[in-house]
Formats: sequence, C-alpha cells, structure tokens
Amino acid sequence: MAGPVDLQILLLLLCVHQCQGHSNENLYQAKDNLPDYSPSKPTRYLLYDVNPGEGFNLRRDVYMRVANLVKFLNEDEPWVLVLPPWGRLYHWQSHEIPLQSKISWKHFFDINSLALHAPVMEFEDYIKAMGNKVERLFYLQRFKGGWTKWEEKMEICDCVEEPRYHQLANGKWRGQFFGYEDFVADKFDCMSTQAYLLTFKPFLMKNITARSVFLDRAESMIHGQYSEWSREWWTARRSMVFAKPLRDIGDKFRKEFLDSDDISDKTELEVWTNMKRNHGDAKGGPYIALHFRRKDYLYAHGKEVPSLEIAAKQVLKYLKKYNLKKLFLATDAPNEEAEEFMNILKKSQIKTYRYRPSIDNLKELKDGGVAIIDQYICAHARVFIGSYVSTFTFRIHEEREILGFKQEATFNRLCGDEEGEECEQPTKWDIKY
Ligand SMILES: Nc1nc2c(ncn2[C@@H]2O[C@H](COP(=O)(O)OP(=O)(O)O)[C@@H](O)[C@H]2O)c(=O)[nH]1
Ligand SMILES: [Mg+2]
Repeated sequence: MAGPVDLQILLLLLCVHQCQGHSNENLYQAKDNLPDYSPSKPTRYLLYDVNPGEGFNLRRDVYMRVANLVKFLNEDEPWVLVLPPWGRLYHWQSHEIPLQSKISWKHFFDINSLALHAPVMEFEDYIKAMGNKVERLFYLQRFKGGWTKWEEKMEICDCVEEPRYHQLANGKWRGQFFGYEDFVADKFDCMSTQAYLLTFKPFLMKNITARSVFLDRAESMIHGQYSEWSREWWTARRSMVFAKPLRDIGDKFRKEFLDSDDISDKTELEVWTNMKRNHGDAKGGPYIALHFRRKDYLYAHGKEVPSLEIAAKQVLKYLKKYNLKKLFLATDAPNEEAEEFMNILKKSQIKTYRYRPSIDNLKELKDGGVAIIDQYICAHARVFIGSYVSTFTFRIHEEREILGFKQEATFNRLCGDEEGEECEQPTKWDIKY
C-alpha cells in the first residue's frame, strides 16, 4: 500500500500528466510575477459568477472578495467590476413572480455606496460598452487529486469536471451567462487554483492581456487569514448598503407597526465611509426580531432547528428578559407553519409581526427584495435572535455591528430541542475599521 509520501508523489504526477499538452507558460508562479506599473493603461473589466447552487447571502460574501480584488487591482491599473445579474436562485420560489432572473444590483444595493469601495458597473451597461462578449473566461476548479499541502498555486489545466460551457462552430464559447443568450467568450480555459484572492492580481496583470476577464466559480477565491484580512473584509462589507427603496419600505413598516424610527432607535445611517459606531451606540426599536430558518434547514441542521413549541418558549424568555411585547418574525417557513408559530405566541399575549407584501409589491420587489426588507427590520430590533449557521442570519449580525449594537443584543440563536437552552451561541464577529 502506498504511504502518504508515495501518495503525494503519485498525486503530483497525476496532476502533471493531467496538465500535459499545455505549454509551460500556463504554469503561473505568484512569486515571480510582480506587476509593472503603467498609469496610462486602458480600463479593464472583471466579470464573475458563482456556483449555481449557492444562495443569496453566500453570494454577497463572494462579492466582497471580488470587490477587494478589484480594489487592489486599481492600485496599479484601472479595472471595473461587472456586477453579475441576480436570478434563478434555488430559494426564490414565489410562484406569483414568473421569472426571477436578470435582476440588476441596483434593485437590492445602493450602487453609489458600492462604488465608494471599488469601481463597479451593471452587466447591462458592460454589454452596452463592450458588446455581448468577454475575451477570456476561466472556470476555477480544484487541483485534480485534491489538496496535498497548502501552497499557493494556479494552473491552466484540463477541466476536472465537465464544465458548463461548450464551443460553438465559430470557435466562441457559450454558457449560462446569467440567461443572456447571445453572450459569448472568445477563449475558455479551466484553471486549477489554490490561492488567496491577492494572488489573482499579478496573474490578471502579468499573465493575461485581455481587456475583459470572466472568473466563474469565483467562490473558490479565498480572502486569506481573517486576522490579516478583517479590516478589508469589513470595509467591503460596509459598502454593501441596501437600496434606498427597500430601506424606505422597511422604515415605513417599523414606524407603522413597531414604534421604531432611526432617531429614537439611534440607528441613523450616514455615508458609510464616514460612519463609525461603538458597541452600544445603537438602541434599536422596542421589539425582538427573530430569523427563523426552516425549509431545507430542517433536514440540513435538524438537531439545531427547534420545534415551533420550543422556539416559542425561547422567544418568550427573551421578551421577558428585555421587557418587550412585540416580535418581528422573518422566516422562510411555509405560511401555515408561520401562522402556527404565531398562534402559539398569541396564547402568551405576544403580538407577532411579519412583513408580507401584496402580490403587486412582491412582483416588484422579488423574493430577494423581500428577504432584504426582512433583514433590514431584523437589523433594527432592540434584540436579535438568529438561526444556527445561516448566512441570512450572519448578514444581519454584520448589519447590527455596523449600526453599533451591543453584541449581546445581536449574537443570539435559537437552540435545537435536544441541545437545551444553554447551547453554544454564535461567534462574535467584531467590526473592524
Ligand atoms: N424573506 C425571507 N426569506 C428568507 C428568510 N430566510 C431564508 N429566506 C430565503 O431563503 C434563502 C436562504 O438562503 P441563503 O441566502 O443561502 O441563506 P442560508 O441558506 O440561511 O445560509 C434566502 O436567500 C431567502 O431567499 C427570511 O427570514 N425571510
Ligand atoms: Mg444557503
């Protein structure tokens, strides 16, 4: 039987074999490639997409990585980040809305705020400027044979799995491209990567001359050690301000049903680059907000998702502790399930509020807009309770860190029935400026 060392050599050979047929110049070595600075270069464009199975809130994290890459590129060369249109997400299932695709970023986020961090443009605007194509397309993949040891490396290689692109008779490449049927890539390659996002910078500057570059499976790019990266991560995060129309709807709901407004709650927004709050500056509206993740989480995290009865019991305890009477509920639960939960709380004289748009509003806002309004209202509560390892919950934690809430009012979660009420609470994710 092969020992670990033999196995490593074997895997290495396999990889070399796998990559044969490509010239050596495809092998990219980070250390040898320091960028040369030339201030008069024309603007270049970075496009990206994410594994189709990923949800809305992980995609927001991938955006932060790519935005930081573009920010760092701009220290030496002008690059613009092209925002991947939203759509066809697994969770966006409202049957009232025919097709949730080709949704621009301005629908969900404040583009001017994003642009204060890194230059960005919508995909539609890119097409107007550069046509229905991108010059180079890289499908990021793991190294065949997996990880041997951690070292940064990137290599243009044969595809490890069947890629979601195919070549047309004219030599161009077709793929999903967010549902834009006429969009093509001039040249397509699979690229094995095991690298921090900063390492993509010299690669893009030195090894590639294309004006436009598309990185698919951009979630493979990693930020690096959180201890070294936390400031950059939070700067990108702070720039992701929700779109004004969504905030306005959230504010109206807060005022109308929850006696909550920014002046009394001490949650006024400023331009994010000027905004710096301490823990405890924000007070929040007189309600508790709960993000109760159900649906696929019942199967994926059954042990940590409580029954409705036990969840209600936990919520009542929080309401009592903070002397509050109102609950705001954000959930992906089917309606009947949510109603049942609310009825349990009603028996204890607790009034539960949910944001429920009319069908016309839903068509306008789309599932993503409703999700953001839910997150926004949760972010403004006196106390927040979230769901175990939900990225939807994590984005609310961060929003509350930005607003300046006390951490004990933010980093709470429901405990599963078997876990008991003293279950491990979420890691406190300190904001860094
Ligand atoms: N409106 C609304 N949608 C939710 C809520 N919880 C989950 N969802 C939907 O389900 C998706 C959850 O997927 P994701 O963003 O990946 O978060 P995660 O799966 O909880 O980590 C969200 O993007 C929403 O579309 C909620 O409280 N309110
Ligand atoms: Mg998810």
